[in-house]
Parts: sequence; structure tokens; C-alpha cells
Amino acid sequence: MDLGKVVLTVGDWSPGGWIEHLERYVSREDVIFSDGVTPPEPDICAQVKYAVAWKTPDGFFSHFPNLEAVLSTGAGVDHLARRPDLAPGVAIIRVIDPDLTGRVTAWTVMNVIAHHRQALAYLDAQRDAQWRPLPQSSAPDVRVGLLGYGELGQSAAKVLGLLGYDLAGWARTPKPDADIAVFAGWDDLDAFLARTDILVCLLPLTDATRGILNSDLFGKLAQDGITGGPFVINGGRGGHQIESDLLEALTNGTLKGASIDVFEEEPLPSDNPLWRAPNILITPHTAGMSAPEALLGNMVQNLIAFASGETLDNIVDREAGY
Ligand code: NDP
Ligand code: OXD
Repeated sequence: MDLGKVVLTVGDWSPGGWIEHLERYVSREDVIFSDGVTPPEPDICAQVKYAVAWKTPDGFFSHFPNLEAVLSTGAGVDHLARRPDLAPGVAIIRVIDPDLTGRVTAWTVMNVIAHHRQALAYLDAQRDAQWRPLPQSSAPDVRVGLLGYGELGQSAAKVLGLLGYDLAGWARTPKPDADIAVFAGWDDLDAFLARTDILVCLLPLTDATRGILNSDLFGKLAQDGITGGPFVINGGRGGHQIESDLLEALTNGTLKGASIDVFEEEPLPSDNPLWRAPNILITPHTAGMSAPEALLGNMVQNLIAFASGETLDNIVDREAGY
């Protein structure tokens, strides 16, 4: 199917691979690359019905009067969901892709195991050339809580479940058919936190979830677990955590450790005290670093399905924000 002209804009990511791989599916003259700041000529803009986009400055999409759908190059759509320059009728399609899901799953499992098995303490001991055995608990004794039980939360649960961790999830809507206990909605949150030793945030950033990782929540995590205190792992968005609360909780021992991939300001400035907080593992928003060659085939199929009038299950609910 001929999609016509497709505008491609990838924020501060390197565009090379995206252009090269999109040209495998859309003819070269129809791939309209923009840096997201300077729009293409108005007559070209008028021909564009579809955009493949990562973060672009506000107002960019208003240059495309006939836009029908925007495909986010990332699973997170917080950069699109609330934009006034996207008319309500423009569909936002998020990427659900096995490569991306696999990458975030690997990052999540790595961090759960790193804290459960005290990898940071062993790194410290190694730096001091110290043979320092620590008590080791087994996975079924560790309660992992998945804050967000969607595509990524469920995938992480599958692998963590194989390792034997005691799992529960938290979602907006009940999941009666899930293989693990899934708590739903704000009324269930405290009970979910009270049974959680290692909390993994894989939520989308919305008006409802912004700032959810705060002092109040940290204080409600289990303090009686085999891990000797709770851990927080955030692979969602930086806007989920109140950084000063996180720093305080790590410093005063409310939290025993953390792994953080996402920050309100990225790159994280070198003078941010979180770099030097106790028992924290920081990764530079690479949990699900998307590879264009892996994602684009799937994304273009989504666009074709959308253009053919098929119902997609990854259309963003603009009201809910994800
Ligand atoms: P999904 O939409 O598949 O899942 C989101 C989950 O969060 C669902 O279970 C949903 O509940 C739940 N949720 C949303 N809002 C609320 C709320 N108000 N209260 C309780 N639960 C809520 O998203 P994905 O799993 O695909 O991705 C999650 C996020 O991970 C992305 O939005 C993105 O921000 C982040 N991400 C980060 C990456 C990285 O590199 N660090 C890479 C990829 C994604 P319900 O099931 O009821 O709808
Ligand atoms: C994503 C991301 O949302 O990379 O896919 O953060």
C-alpha cells in the first residue's frame, strides 16, 4: 500500500538509521525528514498524512493540515498525548515491538537481580580486594511489585516468574485473568506497596502518574522483607519520581537502593547529587534504546493497517494519556 509522504523526525536521536530503514518501506522521495524545528515546504506539508516522530518542539505538527496519524518511535507517548498542535482527530499510535519489549525486560531483570543479589556491595568489596560473602536469599522469598502491568510489566513478570520471584502487579484496570495478583487503582495501591520489597515502575507518564514515586510511597513499601529494606527501580519516565524525595529516601535508609534509567532532565547533569547517592545504579535512558532496523517494519505495518481502516490495539487513549 502506498502511504504517500511520511514525515520523519527523531528529536535528538541520530537520524541516519531511521532514514535508511524507513526508505526500505516507503519510497525515497516520500520520506520527508525534518529536524523537527524547520518544517518542510508548505506544499509538501500539505501532502503528509503520517508522521513517525520522537520528541519535537511544540507547534511542529500544526504545519501538517492533513495529518491523520502520528507513530511514536518509542513506547512512551507522553511527548505526544497532551499536545495542542495535534488535533483530537489525529490518531497517536504507540510502538509495541518484541525487540523493544525484550530490551526493557532484560534491563528490568538485570536490576531486580542486581539488588536482590547485592551486586553493588560486591562491586564495592571487589574495589577493596575484599572476599566478603553476604547472606543470599532465594528468589521466592523476594516480593517484586510491578507498578504498571501492561506490555512491559507483563513481559518482565514472565521472566521474573521463571526465576521464582514472588510477584504482584498494579494497573489502572483489574486483570482477573492474570497469572499473578494484580492490584487495581488507587484504592489498592497501599496493599500492593505493603507486600513489595523491590518496586519496578513501568508506568506511562500521565497526569495521574506524575510524581508517584515520592516520600509517601517510599514509606509504604515493605520494611519487613528478606531484603532488609525496599528498593525502587524506575524504567518509566523521569517525571514519575520526585528526585529530592528519592535522594532523601536513599540517604536516610527508607530505601535500601535504587536503579534509575529516566530523569526529568536528560542527560542527568553531572552535579546532580543522585549520581553520588548510596546504592544507586544509574543508566542513561537506555533500558529500551530502540533500534530502527528492528522497529520500522513493525511500525510501517501498523501504519498500513491504520490506513486500511483496521482496528489497532495500540492507539493511544488521548483522555487517559497512554
Ligand atoms: P502499557 O500502556 O502497555 O502499560 C501501562 C501500564 O500502566 C498498564 O498496566 C496500565 O494499566 C498502567 N497504568 C497507566 N496509568 C495508570 C494509573 N493511573 N494507575 C494505575 N496503573 C496505570 O505501556 P508499556 O508497558 O508499553 O510502557 C510503559 C512505559 O514504559 C512507557 O509509557 C514509557 O514511558 C516507558 N518506557 C521506557 C523505556 C526506557 O527506555 N526507559 C522504553 C520503553 C518504554 P491498565 O493495564 O489498566 O491500562
Ligand atoms: C520509549 C523510550 O518510550 O525509549 O520507548 O523511552
